[in-house]
Amino acid sequence: MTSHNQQLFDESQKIIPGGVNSPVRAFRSVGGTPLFFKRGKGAYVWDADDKRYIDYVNSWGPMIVGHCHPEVVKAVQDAAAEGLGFGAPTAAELEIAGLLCKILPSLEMVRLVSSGTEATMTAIRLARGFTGRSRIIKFEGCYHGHSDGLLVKAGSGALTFGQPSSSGVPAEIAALTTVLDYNDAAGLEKAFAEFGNEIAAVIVEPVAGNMNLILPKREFLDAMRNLCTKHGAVLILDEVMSGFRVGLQGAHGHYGIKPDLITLGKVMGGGLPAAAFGGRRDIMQCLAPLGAVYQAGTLSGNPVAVAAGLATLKLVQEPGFYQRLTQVARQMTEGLTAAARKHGIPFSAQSIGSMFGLYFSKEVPTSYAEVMSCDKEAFNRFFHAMLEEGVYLAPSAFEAGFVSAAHTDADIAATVAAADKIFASW
Ligand code: KE4
Repeated sequence: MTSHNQQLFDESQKIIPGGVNSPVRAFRSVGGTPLFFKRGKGAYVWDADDKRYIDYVNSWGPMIVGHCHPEVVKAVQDAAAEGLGFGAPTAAELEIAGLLCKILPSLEMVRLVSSGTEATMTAIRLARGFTGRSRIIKFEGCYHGHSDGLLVKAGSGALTFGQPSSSGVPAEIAALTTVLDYNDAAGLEKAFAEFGNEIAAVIVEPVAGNMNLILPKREFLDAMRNLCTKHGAVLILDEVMSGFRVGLQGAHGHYGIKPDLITLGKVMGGGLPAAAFGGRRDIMQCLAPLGAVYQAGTLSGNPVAVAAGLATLKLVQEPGFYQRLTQVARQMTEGLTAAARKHGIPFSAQSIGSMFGLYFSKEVPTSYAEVMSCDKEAFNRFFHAMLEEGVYLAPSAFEAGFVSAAHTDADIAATVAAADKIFASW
């Protein structure tokens, strides 16, 4: 009997390209039929065939307090009862802007948008308007959303298609983007030596999560900050994923690096479309209606999305929140590593805050090239075997994983036991 997932997928493919509304959901990288979810609660999601999974995707990051947290759902219901959108300022937007600036001291001013793509696209335009320069630097394997200039050797879904640059991006636009190697401080120094005064911005995931999880080297971050300061380039830290995931102050708080602009998303919307960018006042004041850099959005600051974000950001500030998440993520990576070692499987794992990376390689990778040399087929086999065991990992070897405040020690133990059973059969 055809599964309901399969039926939905067959029908969806007739009218939605690839049957999905975002490519990475299509399971193209891992193979098989994508899951259609119908319900989430805490650490769990249920697919169209009513099968339950322990969820380590968390909607790609937002569900840090777990699915359908009662306080978040109530906040959304209360806000929706007052109005679904006005296209005008609301007090809630001031409240979340104030909260973001309080939590992240690098935010002197902030503007709300509806997606991470909007946030990074605008941050780039702002940096170009502020500096009067056009060139930007990004790093191979980092993904910053799908605006033209950033879809050059991108990570995440773009990696799974093996087409590092997207078609439809004019060569003239891609030519303004210089792509360097993540964690290569020497390469960055060389680029700035060659054309430092042409560079409008460097944009980076300060903890990379779109080529699997790759941690930054200290000298890489320091070189970036110092070179941007020296040459008057804007340092944009894209914390859409790492923000509120590495810790309350994101990767930049964890590593102590001061950005000129930060982009945020995911967790700050609690699963609804709310994102933001912000930073130095002198740069942000270039934005319309104050300045000449235009940006706009019908749904920016939507009151229902902001309510979900405010409720989530309130919960993540509870004492011990991140200590517990860090400990749960570490329990998971250590448990999986021990299980693989017991059965002689070449495997490694690491975590930072509530994010983790799993690698079918003996050593934890520190660069895009090392990630690409991991055994992708082994990951794909593991992914599907874990699905069978009721564990939902990201459907790609090029994504970080996430734990939430709802994951219990029993969930982690069940996940490790599932992996042990799978590895024993390899
Ligand atoms: P969105 O436009 O998808 O809200 O955000 C783009 C973005 C920007 N910056 C970083 C660091 C990101 O990770 C993302 C989006 N992340 C992917 C998952 N790796 C979203 C999932 C998807 O594309 O469906």
